[in-house]
Amino acid sequence: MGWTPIGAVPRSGRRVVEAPLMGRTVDVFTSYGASVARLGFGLAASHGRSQPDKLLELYEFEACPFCRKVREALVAYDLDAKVFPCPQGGTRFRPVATALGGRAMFPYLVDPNTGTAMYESDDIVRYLATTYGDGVVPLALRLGPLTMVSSGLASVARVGHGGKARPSKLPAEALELYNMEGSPFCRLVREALCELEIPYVVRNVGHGSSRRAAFVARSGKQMVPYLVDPNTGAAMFESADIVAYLNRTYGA
Ligand SMILES: N[C@@H](CCC(=O)N[C@@H](CS)C(=O)NCC(=O)O)C(=O)O
Repeated sequence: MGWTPIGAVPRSGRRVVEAPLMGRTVDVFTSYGASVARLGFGLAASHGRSQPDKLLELYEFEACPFCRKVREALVAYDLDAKVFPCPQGGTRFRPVATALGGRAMFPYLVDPNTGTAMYESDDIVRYLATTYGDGVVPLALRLGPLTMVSSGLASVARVGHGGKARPSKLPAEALELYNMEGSPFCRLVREALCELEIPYVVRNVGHGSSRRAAFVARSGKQMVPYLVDPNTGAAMFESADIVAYLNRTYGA
């Protein structure tokens, strides 16, 4: 079955719209909306100071506005993390997070370097600022209700995407995603990873990141999202290709 391009006119004379392409256009547009709601924050690594030896561990889900604040902070402080997606209805990491912290509340951060584990997005952001950053909480993350409303609007723009679990297969090893929180294309990939409950190492390469040069050396160009799957040897750019790959490989 071949795809019918948008605007093609079949013999019946009725215009048809090719659903997947249309869906992709809407996805990109609304994902831009999410980035605009946060005024493009989550693109720059301007507050980083030091790197932890062991990866931070973050239990979260994409559609959660509190989780977005923490993900933006990770970019700002130039930090990577192992992400354990905990969407609504998720059975893989939700129970783990609940057992570890005692509550089903997200975000939940575990720092194996200091033995710290905590809830509350504002506390987590402050912890990252003082432990690995320059001590400054960026303005976009300390505007109280304005921060919350705009982060909430980012989720609203994507109408529930990245919020609910879908049946999936668990990969043996965590995937790797080169990412910037403020990129609308990265968001589409994170949503798929979240819904499929696929654990991944998020490698944040915001503008000014100390890891950009190594990333370009590895991938061949400075573009995100870039997904590496150690389970299959796949490595790819292009959000549409990555989402299709994830659905094909891990969707049940
Ligand atoms: N004050 C908390 C609020 C966190 C919160 O309410 N998270 C929601 C998701 S956005 C949650 O965990 N709900 C329970 C659930 O998803 O099961 C913070 O800033 O971290």
